[in-house]
Amino acid sequence: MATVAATAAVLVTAPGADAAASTLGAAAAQSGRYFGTAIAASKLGNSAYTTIASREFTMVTPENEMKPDATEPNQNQFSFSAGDQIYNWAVGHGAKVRGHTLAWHSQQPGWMQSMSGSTLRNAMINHIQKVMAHYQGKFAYWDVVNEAFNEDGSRRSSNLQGTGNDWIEVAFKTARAADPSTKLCYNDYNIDNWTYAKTQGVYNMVRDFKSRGVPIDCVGLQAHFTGGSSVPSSLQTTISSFAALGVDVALTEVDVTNASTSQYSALTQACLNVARCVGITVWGVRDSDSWRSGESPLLFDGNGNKKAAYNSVLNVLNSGSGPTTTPTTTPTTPTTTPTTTTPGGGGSCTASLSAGQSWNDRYNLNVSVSGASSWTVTMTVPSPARISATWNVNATWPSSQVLVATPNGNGNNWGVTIMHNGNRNWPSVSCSTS
Ligand code: 9MR
Repeated sequence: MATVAATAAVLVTAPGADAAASTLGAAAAQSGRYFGTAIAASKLGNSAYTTIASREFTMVTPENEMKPDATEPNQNQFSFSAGDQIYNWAVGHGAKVRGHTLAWHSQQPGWMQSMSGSTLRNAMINHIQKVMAHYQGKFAYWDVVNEAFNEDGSRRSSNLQGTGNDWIEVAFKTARAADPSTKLCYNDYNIDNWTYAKTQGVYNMVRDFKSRGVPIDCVGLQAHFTGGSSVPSSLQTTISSFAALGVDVALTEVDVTNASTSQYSALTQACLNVARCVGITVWGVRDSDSWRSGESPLLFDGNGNKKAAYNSVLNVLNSGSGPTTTPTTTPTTPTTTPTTTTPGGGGSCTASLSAGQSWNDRYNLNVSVSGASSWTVTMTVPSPARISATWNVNATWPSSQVLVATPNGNGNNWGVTIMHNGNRNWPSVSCSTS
């Protein structure tokens, strides 16, 4: 490998640029993302709670108030008061709302728990239609279906699953018709590790839905790194692999045992590194608000003080892609991002990215493809970045942000130059075989 003359990394502040953002929401907004929290209606009267929540967060997920047991306590009698309270509070403080959740095996009202077959299928459809009609046009995202898979990647058995394997796609089709303005998400836990069977089960469902035109716009990785789990090293691969299917990806219910700073930094960086990772939501404001308060897993302590993990997240958000500081003329430390493997008819392939040289306005990435010798790599750069050049590959350009690359007969190592235009997040990339 060629030796590059050592050059000190220089950080310059662009003239007139703003200082680093001082809240999570503002820091995330620098790269067009949100930073959210779960909110409990019962705590909206607590000013210590609302002071932090309104200052820091730009997306709100109702922790329990929009679940089926809350919104339809008796069949076809709907109750929206607690959900509306959260919605009104959120928009009153400039935050968007993620609805949570329409179809779930858990937290069903008693009348639904005892239903089955076509009666339950129809009740699910009616529930989705009525709840979405109430909030029509108001939400950024809706978790349409929650936690429908087993750890081994098969479907979880439940009364909903018992109505037929197509219940999930029926839920999504019903949701699209009920509110075409809202992005429709599948949400689950333990789908953060790319090699885990459950992740693959959900991935295959989303891929199947996209290939058949079943409406789905987003996948939520709950990212509960509590109760014995921790951030897997493949998290970014998982995010970019889902994103490569053409869906938004979000970390939707983040908490981390004892708020490990390294794990909070890693999960934040993994999201920032994928253009289509649209935001991060933590599952509560203060440790005392957490469903696992014994693990102190959140960013504020019970007295509302910022914890060390808060600063790590803020620092990563501020350094991720903000317009304020620009690394100059030096090769960045070569970091390798393992990326997507998409099994195709001709076997599977993997495309990995590593940093090349970078300049004020642009940077190079080296791409290495392994697995099959006949491959197609699709690369999508985050707006407003643009791909400006390639080497050692045949490339077509469906748009200035999307590149489709195939071998040029000269091996499997090639590269791209990207004009970052202020967004230094690396592109998402997927590899397929034919
Ligand atoms: O945080 C929620 C807690 O207050 C409820 O008692 C619990 C009941 O199931 O649900 C918790 O939120 C869950 C979320 O809705 C879905 N993913 C797992 C979350 C933690 O259990």
